Amino acid sequence: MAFDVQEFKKEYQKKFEELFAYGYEAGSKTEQYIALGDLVRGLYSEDWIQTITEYNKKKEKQVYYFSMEFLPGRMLKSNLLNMGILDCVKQGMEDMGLDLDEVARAEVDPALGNGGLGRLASCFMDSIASTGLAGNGNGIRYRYGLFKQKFINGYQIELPENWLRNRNVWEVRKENKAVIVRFGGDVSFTQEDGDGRLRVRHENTRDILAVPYDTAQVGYNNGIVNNLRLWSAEIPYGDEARFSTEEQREEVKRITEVLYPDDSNYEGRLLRVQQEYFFSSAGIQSIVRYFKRLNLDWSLFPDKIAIHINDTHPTLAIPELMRILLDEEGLTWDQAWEITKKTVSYTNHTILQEAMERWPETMISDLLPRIYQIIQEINRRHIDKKTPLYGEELSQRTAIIANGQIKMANLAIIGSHSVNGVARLHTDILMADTLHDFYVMYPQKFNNKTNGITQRRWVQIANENLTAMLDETIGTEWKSDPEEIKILKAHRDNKMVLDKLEQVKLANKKRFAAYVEQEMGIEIDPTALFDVQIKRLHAYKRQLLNVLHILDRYLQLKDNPNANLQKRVFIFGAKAAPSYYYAKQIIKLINSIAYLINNDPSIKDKIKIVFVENYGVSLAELIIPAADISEQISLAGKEASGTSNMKLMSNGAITMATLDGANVEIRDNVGDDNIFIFGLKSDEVQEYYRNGVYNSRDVYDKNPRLKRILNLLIDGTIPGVETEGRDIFDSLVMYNDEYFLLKDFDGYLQAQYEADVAFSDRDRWNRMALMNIASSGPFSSDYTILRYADEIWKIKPQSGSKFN
Ligand code: 7GP
Repeated sequence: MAFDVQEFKKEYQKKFEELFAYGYEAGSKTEQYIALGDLVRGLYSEDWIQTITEYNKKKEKQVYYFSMEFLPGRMLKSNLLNMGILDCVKQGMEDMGLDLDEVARAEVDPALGNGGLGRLASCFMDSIASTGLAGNGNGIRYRYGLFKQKFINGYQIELPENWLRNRNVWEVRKENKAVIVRFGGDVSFTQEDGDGRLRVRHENTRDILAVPYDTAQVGYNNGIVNNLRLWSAEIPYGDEARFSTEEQREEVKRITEVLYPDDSNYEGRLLRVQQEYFFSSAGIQSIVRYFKRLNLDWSLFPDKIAIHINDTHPTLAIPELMRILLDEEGLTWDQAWEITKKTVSYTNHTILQEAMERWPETMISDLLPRIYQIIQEINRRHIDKKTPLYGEELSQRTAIIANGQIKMANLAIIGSHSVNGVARLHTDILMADTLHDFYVMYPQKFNNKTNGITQRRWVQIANENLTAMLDETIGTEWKSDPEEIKILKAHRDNKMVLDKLEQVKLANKKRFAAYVEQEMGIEIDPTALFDVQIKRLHAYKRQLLNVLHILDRYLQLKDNPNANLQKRVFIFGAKAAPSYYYAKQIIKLINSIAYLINNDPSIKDKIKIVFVENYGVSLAELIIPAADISEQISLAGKEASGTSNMKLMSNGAITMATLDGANVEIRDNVGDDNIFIFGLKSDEVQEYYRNGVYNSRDVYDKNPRLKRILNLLIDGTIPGVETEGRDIFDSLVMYNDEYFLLKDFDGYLQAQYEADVAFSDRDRWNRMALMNIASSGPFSSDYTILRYADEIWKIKPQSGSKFN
């Protein structure tokens, strides 16, 4: 984008005065940010229109990524970077006496997602635009994002996150593109027009207006600006009389009021299914409206449209598309079914049973009577067709409706042409185990797409120091083609490069230390080893195993204050679902241990524990560049992929990992010398579950070191955790340790010991960090997205894109 500093300053001042009627110098940070955001939106609006016009003119096939969650992070710097004007604007702001970073921090980070699944969706939106693909996002504009986390007396407290309190400069309300979504009502069939065909009459419905808010997704230096469409629920115009009571009006607004704060967990709540249908239906309606404008035969629908569903949350898009094709467009069942299957594809993000969506049949039949009929019919035909081929038992196991419940994964698989897992190991487990019955029926539908991350946000924006160092050392090719970062390997024995890398890390650690000091009043030593575990709090992710290691170090230092241990700062960031009692107990435990150890003078700062409040995308951008160790210690087979593992690796942290999710592929890429691997393997875990004789009580009794640590939980050493300590102790010792922490404990300690040794050899550690950075290119979401485009969506980058 052609733009110079002088011109920018003039435009900025003008924009500010236009908006606020005084000079920018007098403005608050928020106002300074709003003016800049507004200006930036104006700068890409031409490309935005142009991109959409081009797609329409060329009748380009487009993908629609349906996701209940998006976690874009702050958008200002990301847009500036992708538009190619970040440096220019930074300079201009500086000239005007403003600091771009400070101004950028005034943007509220939209927390419209829980964790991995939502952030993946946003990395994908960036990569779709940046690789030059015609793609759109479809989701919900929640009024309140994921709760804001506070710690009070060590306990997690949830506060509402009113992210729209200031103006959202990026979104554009598109009232003329609103659609009606219908709930409830009565379905009947009539013979109209005398042509003998049955017509569906769906009456007395509760109609809700879905209003889209569009946000630009700016591609990296390629002039492409795609669209993310988020829907908001409102009362239909002219229908105000039908919603005359406050309660009726509240009910409408409630649909898009708040994001469900559960990660990898399912609750069969009516409001949740309303949300799911609401945005699925609105999305499908707007796609159909677009397709009809193309004036093509319906059979060409799958040649122009790909619909991807991010986990099962948008699965109702399948019966909704069927409904429209059947009831509104008059296609036959077979025609509609062919089109639907060819159009839709599905990603599975977890094998945890508690996360599998199942809805009570009666809930769907009451709320969505016509959709319910269609699901029944899909199910009936499925069983009819598969029983002669695979027998009664197997067919019934794949039924969509069973025991009064509707299984969304089954509907998603049957109604789509592609099912993918998110890491090689995860996909293997899906095929061999979790979804094996379906794999037998539809082997050709199954494929793997290992997750990825965008280094634009996670390196270029989050880690400017590293970016400058890389540019200097290997040139800038890696920025547009992340694989090229492998050139860095040639410098693995270059002492000067290794030292520079150490300086970069140190500077990032100082930046984080300053934050910790200011926000938490804890002083940490930037030369200590920063040991980072940042992710949702979940038993299977095993933050507790990390805790057991910390307690082991604590005891070692208590026994011998001069023990030869590397000075470490343990950094945690994690939210627990408000209803997840055990996870909240673990938060309290960690905070209490932090209090105990951080204030124990005999430890002499050899251990510090920092549990940051309100972990999210913005904090991740601060923590990840400062990390030395990346804790990826889930029980093997449970973490579908993980994505923080890739972000941390890209920033030169060394992974401490079990062979789970994408850790396996990270190990393959960096090699055994540049990663710390320990613990049970996935097939060993499976074996234990099937017929193993695991007895955690036995491990406790026979391992004195571990026993001593576990006893700390119940002997009063840790202040204020009587209940928590006891419950956690019991879960590990008395209730047989579901996630095998005690089993993996020794291996973990050994790996941690090796990490200490490696860290004390500065050259060795820096070389490991360098090798991690140099091996991170393949985990770019650009490549992941190109594989989705090529193998699932069948779309190609625009001509002119370097990926074309
Ligand atoms: C997560 C997985 O737990 C994580 O391993 C993966 O990296 C991420 O998706 C992206 O694929 N799952 C969720 O966040 C989630 O909510 C429930 O899954 C359906």
